[in-house]
Amino acid sequence: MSHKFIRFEKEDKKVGVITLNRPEVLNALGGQLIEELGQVLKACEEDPKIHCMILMGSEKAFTAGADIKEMQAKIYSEAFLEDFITKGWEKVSACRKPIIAAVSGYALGGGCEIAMMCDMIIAGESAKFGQPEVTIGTLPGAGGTQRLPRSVGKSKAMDLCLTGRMMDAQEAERAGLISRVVPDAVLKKEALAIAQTIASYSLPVVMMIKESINRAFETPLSEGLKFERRLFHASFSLEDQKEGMAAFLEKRTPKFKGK
Ligand code: DAK
Repeated sequence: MSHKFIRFEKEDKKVGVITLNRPEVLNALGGQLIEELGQVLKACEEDPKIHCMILMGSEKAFTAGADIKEMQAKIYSEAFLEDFITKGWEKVSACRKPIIAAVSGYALGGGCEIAMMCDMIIAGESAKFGQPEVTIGTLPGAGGTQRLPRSVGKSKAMDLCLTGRMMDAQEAERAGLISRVVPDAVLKKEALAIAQTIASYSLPVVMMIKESINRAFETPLSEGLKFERRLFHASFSLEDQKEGMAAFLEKRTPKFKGK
């Protein structure tokens, strides 16, 4: 796979590292970059040897959001009829394997939104999150007004979306947007350690956990609990459940086969 704006490495055989690479515009998410991101994620989904992905940018910017140059002259009928920049973006939220966003520098607008589509966000100390669309005459279009309040609550989401200000990594961690803050210098190493831990477990179980947690945002509690219980019972049909529990009882490391 060779792409213009994405670098892809299999750092460990079960972890795919996807790096946004359009430094001259702070990794602005233009149509081609988003299309390439969708292609790489699809390939990761289809590769049984990859269990977990990391999405990262550069030291200065995870991404500064959708490409303002591409959007500026677009008129309503074009945006509506072509369903402007919808397709590629949905690949991130529809991915069934876990994706860790490793953010340093700016994660603004669509950049913050794409990080929120991932399953967890870890950030370097330099990270800055924001939804500055209001400052350029529009509003978030990829979940900023929907996922952000679910993570940080209404008041802070309003604060960020209505003022367009940025919040640093410490504030983002306190607010619950991100799971960990680490020094920038070790961001990739930490993300890899998390990814490798996840990748060492049973892939179907990991995918069930992701699906079940995401269901929490779509259903009332009673339905979510039923959904979780069905998957919990289903896990008893896996060889990995037999192996995991046998390994515990025999005081040894389990050997998961992904079935
Ligand atoms: N688009 C295009 N170019 C960008 C850019 C962006 N978002 N952000 C930065 N650049 C370019 C700059 O124009 C500059 O290019 P040159 O002038 O060198 O040609 C270069 O990157 C370096 O930027 P700066 O010179 O501005 O660098 P600074 O360090 O001074 O400032 C900054 C960094 C991040 C504070 C600043 O660049 C900035 O404010 N950038 C814009 C941030 C922003 O407003 N982002 C939100 C964009 S709207 C949807 C999906 C997604 C979206 C909507 C719908 N659907 C699925 C329907 C998302 C919308 C957005 O993200």
